Amino acid sequence: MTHTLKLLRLVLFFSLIFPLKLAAEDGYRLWLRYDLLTDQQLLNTYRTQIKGWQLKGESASLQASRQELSLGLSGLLGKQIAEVEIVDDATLVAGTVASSSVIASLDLGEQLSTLADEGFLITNTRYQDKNIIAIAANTDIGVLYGVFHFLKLIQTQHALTHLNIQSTPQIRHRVLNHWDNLDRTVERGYAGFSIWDWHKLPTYEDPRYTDYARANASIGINGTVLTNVNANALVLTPQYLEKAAALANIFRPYGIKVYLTARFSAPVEIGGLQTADPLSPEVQAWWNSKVSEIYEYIPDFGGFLVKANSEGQPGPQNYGRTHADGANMLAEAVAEHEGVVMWRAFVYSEDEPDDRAKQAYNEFKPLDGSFKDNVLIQVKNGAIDFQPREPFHPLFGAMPETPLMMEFQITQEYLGQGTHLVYLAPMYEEVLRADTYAKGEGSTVAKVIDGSLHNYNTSGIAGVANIGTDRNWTGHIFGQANWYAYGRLAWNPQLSSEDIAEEWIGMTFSNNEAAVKTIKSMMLNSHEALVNYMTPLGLHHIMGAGHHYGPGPWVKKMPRADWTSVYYHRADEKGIGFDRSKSGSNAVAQYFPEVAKKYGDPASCPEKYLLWFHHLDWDYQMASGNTLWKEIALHYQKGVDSVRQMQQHWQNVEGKIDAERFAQVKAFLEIQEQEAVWWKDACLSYFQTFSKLPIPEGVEKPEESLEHYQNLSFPFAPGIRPRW
Ligand code: GCV
Repeated sequence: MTHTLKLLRLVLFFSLIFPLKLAAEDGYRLWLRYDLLTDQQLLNTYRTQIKGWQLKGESASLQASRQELSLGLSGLLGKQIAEVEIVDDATLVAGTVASSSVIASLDLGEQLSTLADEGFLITNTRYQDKNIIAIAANTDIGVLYGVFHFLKLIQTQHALTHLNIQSTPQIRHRVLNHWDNLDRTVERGYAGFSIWDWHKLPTYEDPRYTDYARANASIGINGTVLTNVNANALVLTPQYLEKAAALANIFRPYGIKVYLTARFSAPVEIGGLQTADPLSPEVQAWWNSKVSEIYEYIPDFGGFLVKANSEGQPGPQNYGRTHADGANMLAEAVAEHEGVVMWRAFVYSEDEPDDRAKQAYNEFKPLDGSFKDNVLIQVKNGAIDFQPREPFHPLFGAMPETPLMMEFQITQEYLGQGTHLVYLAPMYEEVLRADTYAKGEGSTVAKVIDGSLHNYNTSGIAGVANIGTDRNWTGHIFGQANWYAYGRLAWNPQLSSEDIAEEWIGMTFSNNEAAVKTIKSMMLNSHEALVNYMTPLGLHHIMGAGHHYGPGPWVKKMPRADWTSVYYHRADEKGIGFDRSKSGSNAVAQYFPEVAKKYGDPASCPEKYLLWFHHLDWDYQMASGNTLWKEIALHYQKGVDSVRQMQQHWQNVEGKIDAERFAQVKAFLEIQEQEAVWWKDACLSYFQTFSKLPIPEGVEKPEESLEHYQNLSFPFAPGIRPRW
């Protein structure tokens, strides 16, 4: 027998004996790992508190709930915790008033009335003199959400006594945006190819689609835009609609609606019309009939997401019309089906010489109040483009008559792509908690997007997905945390990134106190670490061109100035930074006066945004007493040091989690360390050509010459289609 054959046999033998173990730790199960609890005492306690469970009803969502409960409870607590017919002491009962006579008989009316369509409650209560736990909701999907929450309680080892949980999502549309192309490449995707296998759909329904739906439902995501905002009109043709419908059928029981991106020029490209002018009756008729056709395939189709007149995408302005004209035409078409239009505000003109950061506001603010009721304007968290750190977008709070949605990026285009451990929840939190002052103090971005500040008629949030065909879904195991955190914050934007991290670690890795503490501190410091080694003190958009991988502060030859780095950092002999104060582009004036005042003066501007708003001399005195140059250099070094610290911390986790995921993260941390050093060295070497100052003490000297960094090339950088 050859050596390879022997090895194969050995692998086969072990995979038969330990099938779960082998399959378990490759990351596929995400946070829905339902392994038997190893803490015997806790297990015994839970087994006395839940002796059986009951979930009646046959709707698809209730069946999905039953499957999940069965999988979860038998996995976590053992097979003896089974479905029961008779409700006894320590039975868990889940359902709605309509699906469960037990739930109907409980006096929950008042509590249920506050839960709306998707909320749930979990409570210890009495039923016919028995102590039971009830999961109740007004709808079947609410039951499913409650089931996932209950399983999480066990996964994170919560007490099951004195339960009185009521949870309702704060935001109506909680969607993922896939930037997936029809050829299965993923724009800015770092986890393989698109999971939508258009070639095999609709006949082959990859089980991964169901697991995708489970994962999303477990965190309350209720919509998915299947296709890239840089859209291909072909997805609106029957061939593709049939396939999209198959996905919608799989997702429906999990409360997830399918949306598609609408290419504005579709009436010309696939409709044979001469124009896509939104005011043309034949164009309107074309969209109306296209929409009716879509609803025949997908009766609960969510609606359209549109990128128009942005980065070369067609739009209403091609015909001299406004964004409102374009959005309203589509909104009219989907309105009778209760669909919505998510219209992106990510626009900046090719001819506009004004500061790019100001353009979306300039274009959209005057349109406030002119959109139809079922239009939401989707605004990126910051005014440039998902940079490692951006101050909140000035549009938040500025359009009281128009529901504004948040668009976060979960995929790490500018944040270390596929290999850097960066927990994004603190960044999301920073934006959500920022005060717009739109209606005085306390007018946070979270209140704008959950609709409460301006009483919007609807609300929404979108996250650009980081999901791909990689076995572990997101490439980096910690990328899963960002998907998870996005969903949790979409459900409740007031949650803290720390609490979310704790939940995720407990479900994904371990509840071992020391391990949780270590991993949590790594996660919570990781975003700041990245900002320090990439773009400290408000620097932004200084990455390599095209693939956006690695440092490229020297980038200056691009088809348009606002795609270069020099446009943003403006380094010169005197200093560095983009002056957006009164003396510069005056972008600060787009904020409400309290914010404008704070950001507009370097003395009061938070240092984290300093060079976003101000061009300052190299010898500008920072609060620390250091000069600006020294402070920049120290921040870069601090970023590197933090990654090295993460490496040490991760070492402490060895043996406390499985070897497979430990090894992947360890290897990726090595890449992250090398790249943090690379960012520091490349940026400091380059900026030094302007400051003409030595690398300060305490900062490691660059390893190579500036020319070396400038000459590097990255033929393998993923995420955007190679340009031949
Ligand atoms: C989908 C940035 C990205 C593009 C992306 C665009 C957008 O410019 O680099 O890949 O295109 O944002 O959000 O539309």
